[in-house]
Amino acid sequence: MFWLTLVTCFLFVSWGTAVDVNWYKNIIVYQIYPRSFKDGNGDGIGDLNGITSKLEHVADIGAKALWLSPIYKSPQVDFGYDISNFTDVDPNYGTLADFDRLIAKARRLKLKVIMDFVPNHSSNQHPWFQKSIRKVKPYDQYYVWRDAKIVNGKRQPPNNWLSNFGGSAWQWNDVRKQYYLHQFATAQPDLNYRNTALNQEMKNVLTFWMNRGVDGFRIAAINFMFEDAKFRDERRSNKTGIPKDDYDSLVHIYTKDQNETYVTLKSWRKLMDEYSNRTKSDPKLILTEAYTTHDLTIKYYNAGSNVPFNFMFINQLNNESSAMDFKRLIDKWVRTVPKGSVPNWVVGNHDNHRVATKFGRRRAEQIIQMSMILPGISVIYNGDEIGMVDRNFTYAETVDPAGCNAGHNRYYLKTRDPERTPYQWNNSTSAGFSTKAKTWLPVNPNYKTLNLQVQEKVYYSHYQHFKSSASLKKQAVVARGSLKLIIYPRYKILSISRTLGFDTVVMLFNFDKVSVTLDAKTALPFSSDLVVHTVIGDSDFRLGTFVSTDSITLPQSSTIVFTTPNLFWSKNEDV
Ligand SMILES: *[C@@H]1O[C@H](CO)[C@@H](O)[C@H](O)[C@H]1NC(C)=O
Ligand SMILES: *[C@@H]1O[C@H](CO)[C@@H](O)[C@H](O)[C@H]1NC(C)=O
Ligand SMILES: *[C@@H]1O[C@H](CO)[C@@H](O)[C@H](O)[C@H]1NC(C)=O
Ligand SMILES: *[C@@H]1O[C@H](CO)[C@@H](O)[C@H](O)[C@H]1NC(C)=O
Ligand SMILES: *[C@@H]1O[C@H](CO)[C@@H](O)[C@H](O)[C@H]1NC(C)=O
Ligand SMILES: *[C@@H]1O[C@H](CO)[C@@H](O)[C@H](O)[C@H]1NC(C)=O
Ligand SMILES: *[C@@H]1O[C@H](CO)[C@@H](O)[C@H](O)[C@H]1NC(C)=O
Ligand SMILES: *[C@@H]1O[C@H](CO)[C@@H](O)[C@H](O)[C@H]1NC(C)=O
Ligand SMILES: CC(=O)N[C@H]1CO[C@H](CO)[C@@H](O)[C@@H]1O
Repeated sequence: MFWLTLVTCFLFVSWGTAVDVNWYKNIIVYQIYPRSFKDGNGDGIGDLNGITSKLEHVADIGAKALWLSPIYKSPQVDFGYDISNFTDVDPNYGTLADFDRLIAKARRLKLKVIMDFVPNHSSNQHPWFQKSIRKVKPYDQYYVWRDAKIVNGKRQPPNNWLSNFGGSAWQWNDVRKQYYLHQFATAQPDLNYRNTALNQEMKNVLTFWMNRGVDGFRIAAINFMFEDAKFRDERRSNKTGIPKDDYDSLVHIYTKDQNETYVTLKSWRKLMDEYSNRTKSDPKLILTEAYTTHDLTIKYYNAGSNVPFNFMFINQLNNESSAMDFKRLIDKWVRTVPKGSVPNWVVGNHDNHRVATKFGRRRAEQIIQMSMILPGISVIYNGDEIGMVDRNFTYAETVDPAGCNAGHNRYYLKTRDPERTPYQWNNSTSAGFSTKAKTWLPVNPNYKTLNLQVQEKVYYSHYQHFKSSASLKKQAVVARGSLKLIIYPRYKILSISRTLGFDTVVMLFNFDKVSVTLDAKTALPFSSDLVVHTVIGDSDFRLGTFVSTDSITLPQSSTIVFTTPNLFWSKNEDV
């Protein structure tokens, strides 16, 4: 079992600084969506100084690393995922000097900073694209250009590929008299990774940010980096009831998951390893985002990703999944992670409905708990630690291009605005996010009662439950203990336990709508030595007490965490 071999190994280098090669193997990564986290200058849009002012919160919840969604210079057609300069900060978010201050404060708080890296395209306003249009060398080859196909004397796109946002993936350019490829918005031309100069250019971008102190990169939609070199048509999918030009109407065998992607990732891994070797610093973290099959996801480990995102909570489970469903998927992940690597558990992100909306608040808490006790890395989206929920948007309010492009009747299926509303700090103006009453996206009206300040004061809040389970993440028993998953009785209760030496954590999950009673001796073999550590749901268990009865009753939708007493006391020092 690989986690037993995760002995923390420190490498001492010449002048005595310790390089921790395993620093990321048992941590919480906290995703910050900069536009919506904290507005430092009162313009209604979140920014770097706002984030810097709230870094204590990131440390408070027990995160070791924060990942910033894009802050690069951008026309904001796709809110930062359309980049016009990969080595500059967008004025909406601040300046490079603000970024340096953020890094400096993060260092003081012992937080690592991870940048989003968006390799599949640039903005059409990027100077490279402007030069590519005019065929200025070497930029002429930086993008994917093709001649038109002439059908019955009329100009047609070179093949049938479709954009993620709907419609052809090809856009005609009247200056260059060719089509360029855009797998996302028209304003986001795809970069051409078959070109050596472009490849080097992107490596320089990574080095630029490493020089500024960045500890790693989250690589966005990495599986879109390459397309079929022969530009073959994709075949139609069997999905019904969707428009002919909807992205889902084709099977994407030629525009996604191409083998060359893994080769390029390996070259980035090498670049970063050489960098950390040269500067005698901790290894850089690579997180990769690819919505793809399990096997193709696992393959990213071998190409150098430390965290190929595991989207099982997002894609494969829902509010009706059973204990068995959870166990099956967890087992599969743990079993297939290569030796020396660790699994990861993505609870939510800015592209999917909030975990508390999708699963309901109670089950969202259960999932967060689970992500904290399982071996490896827990990835938390900002706001999920206080149980923020989606806000509904009308079509008129929608700003996300994925929603706008889908049109009036289907926007709500595609828009990502609902999960991107401003962070709810307290009950004052704009939830404490901004001093301005009108913010870039409206604040969820539930902020008066659902906010961090309220939850900090209440012992049984979503936030306190979060902190309680996060305190376990820091323990050696979760870092290196053995893992056991059991289902009983009659397939209702999932037990996840970790053991290391004399330390034990047992989490019992009831996902059912009825209460379930278990034999204490079966469920908790060492019950007399365990105390109640955390309770989620309506239960009579008192925190810190030993389990003295022969049976344990788990109310509907509840989780009870039992630990050896030492872990309970260290939580209370921590929380
Ligand atoms: C990006 O911005 C920096 C700083 O403003 C500037 O020096 C650099 O030339 C820009 N890069 C490109 C490709 O425009
Ligand atoms: C539709 O296609 C998917 C895979 O592309 C396949 O798994 C599924 O069985 C197909 N369904 C039908 C009804 O043909
Ligand atoms: C991609 O690589 C796999 C092995 O990693 C191989 O089986 C497959 O044929 C390759 N596909 C193409 C299109 O080269
Ligand atoms: C970095 O250093 C480690 C340890 O000395 C070594 O194993 C590895 O090959 C080096 N990697 C690169 C890319 O230089
Ligand atoms: C799951 O969510 C759906 C849609 O929100 C709802 O209709 C259903 O009742 C929920 N099921 C459970 C078991 O909570
Ligand atoms: C949001 O929209 C969904 C789908 O239209 C609806 O089921 C839900 O009740 C709405 N929620 C609120 C708070 O209006
Ligand atoms: C609400 O939160 C904001 C941001 O943290 C802070 O500036 C403001 O003082 C807070 N308001 C109250 C009443 O606590
Ligand atoms: C706002 O929050 C503060 C602190 O949690 C609380 O004392 C106050 O009563 C709240 N005000 C309103 C109007 O809810
Ligand atoms: C790899 C990459 O850059 N992916 C991005 C492509 O564009 C869409 C839309 O802007 C983003 O959501 C992806 O992250």
